[in-house]
Amino acid sequence: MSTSLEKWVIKQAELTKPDRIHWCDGSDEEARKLINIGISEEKINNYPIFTELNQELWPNAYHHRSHPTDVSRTEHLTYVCYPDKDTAGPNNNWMDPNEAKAKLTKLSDGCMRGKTMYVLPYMMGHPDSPYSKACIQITDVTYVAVSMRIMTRMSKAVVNKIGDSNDFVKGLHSVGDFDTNKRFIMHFPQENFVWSIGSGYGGNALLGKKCFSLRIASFQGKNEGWLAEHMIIIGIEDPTGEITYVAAALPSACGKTNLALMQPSLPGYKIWVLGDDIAWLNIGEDGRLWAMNPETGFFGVAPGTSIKTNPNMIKTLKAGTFFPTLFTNTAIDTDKNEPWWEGLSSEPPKNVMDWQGNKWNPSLKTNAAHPNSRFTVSISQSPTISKEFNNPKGVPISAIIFGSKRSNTVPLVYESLNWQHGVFAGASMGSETTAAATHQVGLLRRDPMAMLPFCGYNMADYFKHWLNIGKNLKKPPKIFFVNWFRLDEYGKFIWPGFGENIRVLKWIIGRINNNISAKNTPIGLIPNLDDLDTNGLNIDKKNLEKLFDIDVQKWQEEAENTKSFLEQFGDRMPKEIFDELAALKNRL
Ligand code: GTP
Ligand code: SPV
Ligand code: MN
Repeated sequence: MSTSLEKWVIKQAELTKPDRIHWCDGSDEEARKLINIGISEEKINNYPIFTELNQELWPNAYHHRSHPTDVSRTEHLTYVCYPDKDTAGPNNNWMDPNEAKAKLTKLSDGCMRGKTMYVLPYMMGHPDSPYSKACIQITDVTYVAVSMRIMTRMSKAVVNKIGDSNDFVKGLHSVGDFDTNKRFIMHFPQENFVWSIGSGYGGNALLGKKCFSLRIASFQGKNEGWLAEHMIIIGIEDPTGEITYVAAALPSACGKTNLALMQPSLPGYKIWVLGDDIAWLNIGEDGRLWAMNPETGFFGVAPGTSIKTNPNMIKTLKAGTFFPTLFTNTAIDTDKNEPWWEGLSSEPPKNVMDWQGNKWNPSLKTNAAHPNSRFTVSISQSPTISKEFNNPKGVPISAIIFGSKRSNTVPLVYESLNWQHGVFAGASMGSETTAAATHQVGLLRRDPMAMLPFCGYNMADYFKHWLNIGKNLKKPPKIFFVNWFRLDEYGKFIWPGFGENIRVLKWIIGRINNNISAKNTPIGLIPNLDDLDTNGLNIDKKNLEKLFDIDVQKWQEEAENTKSFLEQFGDRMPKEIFDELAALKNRL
C-alpha cells in the first residue's frame, strides 16, 4: 500500500516520464553528490549547471549560469487559479483551474524524459511551530534541489511527518526547454498546489519561496487569521542591551537584505537577523503580533553588495560551512576564479568573464554581472543571526516598517497616525520598478505593502484582512514608512543609506517607546530634525531638510494616482480605505 504522498509522486512521474526518481534526504553528502552531478553531467544552454569557485577565498562556493532568457521572475507568466476570477482580483493574472491544468498537462507530458526527478521533502517554518507547513517539491534540476536545501529545512523526517495524510503543500517543477512561450508559474491556492514549468530561476522555481510562502500562504492566512508578508524580521539592540523586534516590507530589490544584515554606524547598536524576505505573522495568545521566518537562507541581490555596504553579508558568503554557497549570473574574475559583480570592488578585476560567459571589460559599457544576479546562502552562516532564529514561537513585533524606492515625494521616514491610516498608506505605496522581475526598470507603480506580485488573492480582501488583524490585536504595532532613495538635483542619493539607516531605526525606537515627539504633517508624523541622530554624518542642513520636504502638490497627485489604483477593486474595497483617502486629501 502506498501513501497519498507516494501516489501523488507516481502520478507526476507518469506524466513527466523521468528516467529515474530520487527522493532527497537533505543530507550533506547528498548535496555534494548533487553538486558533482551539476558539475559533470547536467547542462543548461551548454554550460555545466555548477562550476567550482576558488575554494580558498570562497569556501564551498559554486557558480551557476541560468538560461539567458531566464534571469528574473516573470510576473506576466504567473497566474493564480480559482474557479472565479474575482477571488484572484485585478492584482493577479487569472486562469480557470481546469484550463490551467489542461494547458500544463500538455506542456509537461514527457518533460523529464532522460532526466532525474528529484523529490524534495521540506518544512517551511520550524518543525515545532504550529504554523509550520510540510511540503514536497518535485524538480528536474540539481540547481533547484541544492538551492531548496539551503533555503528550507529539507529532511527525510518530513516524509514521516506527512505519513499517509494528504495535508502537504505540493509543488511540481520542471525547467522544460526554457522556451519563454511555454513558461508558466501556476498557483492553485484551494489545493495547496503550485505547478511551474519553463524556468529555473529563483522565485519561479524555488517553489517554497514566493509561490508557497507568499501567494498560497497569504490565501491560507486570510482564511486562518494570520498574515504572510514580503518582510524581513530583525531585532534592533540598543546600547542598553534592549532588543526591539520589527518587521519591514520593501519591494523586490529595494533594500530588505541590506537592512536585515546591517552593520549599524552608530556605536552600541546591533542588528540581529531572523529573516530577509518573508515573514509569517500571527496573533499570539498575549494579543501581540508574532513573526517567524519560514525560510532558512538568503537569496540575495549581488550587485551593490560589498565589504563597505554590507560587511555582514560578505562574511556570511565566505563562512563556508557544510552548506554550499551559490552565485547565480554573477561575473567571474578569471585570474582568481572568484565571483565578481558591480559594486563588489571600486575597480573591476583585470580579467573578467561576464554573466553569459563572454570576455568583458568596462569599455563595453555593459553589465558584467546581471543586475539581478544573486547569491544563495544559509542564514546559519550569518555572524549576526538572532538567537531567536530557531525559536518556534517567533518574536513579538513592536513596529512594522514599509519602504519604497522613490526618487522624490516620499520623505526619509514618517509614522502613520494609527493602524487604519497605516494600512491605507501601505495600500497606496508606490515604488520604482527594479531588475528583480522582467519588466522596464525605474517606472513608478503602485505596490501595496510590497505584495503586488505576491498576494495570492484579491487585494481588496487583503486590505480588509489587514484591517481585521489590527482590530484583533490588543496593541497593534506602530506603522512607519521609509525611503532611502531620494535624489538630489544631480541625480545622486541624498541619504547615505546602508549602515547609516540605523539613525532612522533609532528614531523609530524612540517613537515606539514614546520617548520623543514628532512633527505633524498632512501625510503623517515626521521627525523634528533635532531628534534624528546625525552625529558624525556628513550631510548638509539643506539636503537634510530636502529629505523631509513634503510637496503638497506632488502628494495631491499621489492621492489621485492612488485613487485610480484602488478604484480598480470596485465595491470589494473596504470603506475604511476610501475614508482614509478622503481624510488625506482634506489634510493636504
Ligand atoms: P529582493 O531579494 O528582491 O526581495 O530584494 P531586497 O529588498 O532584499 O533588496 P536588497 O537589499 O538586495 O537591495 C537591492 C539593491 O538596493 C542592492 O543593489 C543594494 O545595494 C541597494 N540598496 C540596499 N540598501 C540601500 C540603501 O540604504 N541605499 C541605497 N542607495 N541603496 C541600497
Ligand atoms: C524578489 O524578487 O522579491 C526576490 C527574489 O526575493 S525571487 O526569489 O526571485 O522572488
Ligand atoms: Mn523578495
